[in-house]
Amino acid sequence: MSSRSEAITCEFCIALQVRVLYCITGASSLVLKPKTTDDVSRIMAHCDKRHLAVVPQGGNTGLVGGSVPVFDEVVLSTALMNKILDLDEISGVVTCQAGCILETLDDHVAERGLAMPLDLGAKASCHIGGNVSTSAGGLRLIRYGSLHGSVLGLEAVLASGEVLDCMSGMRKDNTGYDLKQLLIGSEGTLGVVTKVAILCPSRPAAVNVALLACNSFADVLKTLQKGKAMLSEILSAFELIDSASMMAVEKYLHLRNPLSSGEFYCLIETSGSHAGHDEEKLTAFLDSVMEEGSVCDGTVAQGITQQKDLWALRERVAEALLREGYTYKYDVSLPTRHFYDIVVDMRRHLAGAAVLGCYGYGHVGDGNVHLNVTTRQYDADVGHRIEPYVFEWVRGRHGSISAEHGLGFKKRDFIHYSKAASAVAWMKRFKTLMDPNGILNPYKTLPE
Ligand code: FAD
Ligand code: 2HG
Ligand code: ZN
Repeated sequence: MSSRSEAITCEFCIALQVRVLYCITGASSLVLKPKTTDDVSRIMAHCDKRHLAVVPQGGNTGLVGGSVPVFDEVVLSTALMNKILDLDEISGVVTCQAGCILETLDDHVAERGLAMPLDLGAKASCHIGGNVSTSAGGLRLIRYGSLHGSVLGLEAVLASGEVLDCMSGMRKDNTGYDLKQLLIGSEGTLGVVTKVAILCPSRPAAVNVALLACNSFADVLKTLQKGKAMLSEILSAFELIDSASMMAVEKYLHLRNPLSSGEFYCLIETSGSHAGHDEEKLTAFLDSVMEEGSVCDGTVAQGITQQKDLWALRERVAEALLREGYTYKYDVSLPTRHFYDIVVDMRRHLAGAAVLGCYGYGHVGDGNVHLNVTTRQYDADVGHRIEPYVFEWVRGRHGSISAEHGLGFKKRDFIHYSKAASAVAWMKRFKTLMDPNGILNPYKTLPE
């Protein structure tokens, strides 16, 4: 175990940029880096006894300030809990400590023909424990579903130091309440996740990536519907980049958009087991959408390098916007037909405000849009114009005000826009039951 005064610093530059530019700063004089579940248990028992607040921290890539010590909380980092414990090649279950980096896990399971069921732009930094604790969605949720389905087993240390053992490698286990589900997405407020068992799909033998341009959002919807129907079981990603976001990655990151025109860009990925079959399906789909006119231009990557280049156009939008100035970030779920209306409406709503840009991109295949608004620097007036307007707008469409990033410190006071009072009251009861002294990640997720 080591202790250093580095609570708000980070090894990973993306997370650092996020920290600085989103003004989510905190302070702590103590970072603990346990290596084992027993270490975590002893730390928690000690802190509980002395009523010391603790912030669990993984890769520190979260976007809502959940891993940041707000006052002087002790930071409990999983950086040294990075052991891969087991890989069952037949069932495809990998078991590991919470501090394993997502990309490292993916590389490891790849050697046995498997893939991690989630992928996100922060994969080189985020920890699997952080992913589970935020219930991270990412780029392939359309194909492999959420972590509520892929996590088969979980071990967590509760505030008292008690170890909650929900480890299992079974896909089917209907023995009593599924307690691990409560920990998934609880953002470090109910327990410190120390171990997980995750179901990994077979690594696809054939992958295709296409970038398609559409002239309207109505055309994007037609393309999505057709993609789901014609690519069905091989469709592994359907992502959207609007033209403003595309221009941002070109301008700030000097990436090249291979298409010459389009209001919207769809990044489509197929993953299957037979290259010939997949190409046949993709070609039939592309012919169909071009013929009916919903796609005006398109390209299919030739080889892995081009695939990575196309993916970078989508994965690096958030990074590009950081270069523009301060970014107000909203991560919302909406009925897919309203996916882009929020961006159009926000541009109208912010007319005349000191705003540099209003951007819409994200996981259109899952109805999860990332609305980002940029200003030269943080501007409270702009903030007040956006909030709570944006949350009211989402509630009016029965959406979610946090689709995949969680509530953390930044969004916790808005939980009522997406959850009924009775649900919030029960969350508070669970919190009190599991953490009676309120030491685990206080000021996060639940409102005062
Ligand atoms: P941290 O940021 O360290 O912590 C996040 C929360 O989990 C905090 O509340 C923390 O207290 C808690 N926590 C961390 N570890 C534990 C643990 N072991 N036990 C209990 N609680 C814990 N998110 C998506 O969902 N989809 C995306 O596509 C996506 N893309 C991103 C792209 C970029 C470039 C960046 C910077 C972020 C992106 N994110 C995305 C957000 C972020 O990467 C995810 O939320 C990720 O799951 C956080 O993991 P982490 O290890 O960095 O957790
Ligand atoms: C993504 O999908 C991430 O790129 C980040 O979830 C979104 O920063 C954002 O708004
Ligand atoms: Zn996202």
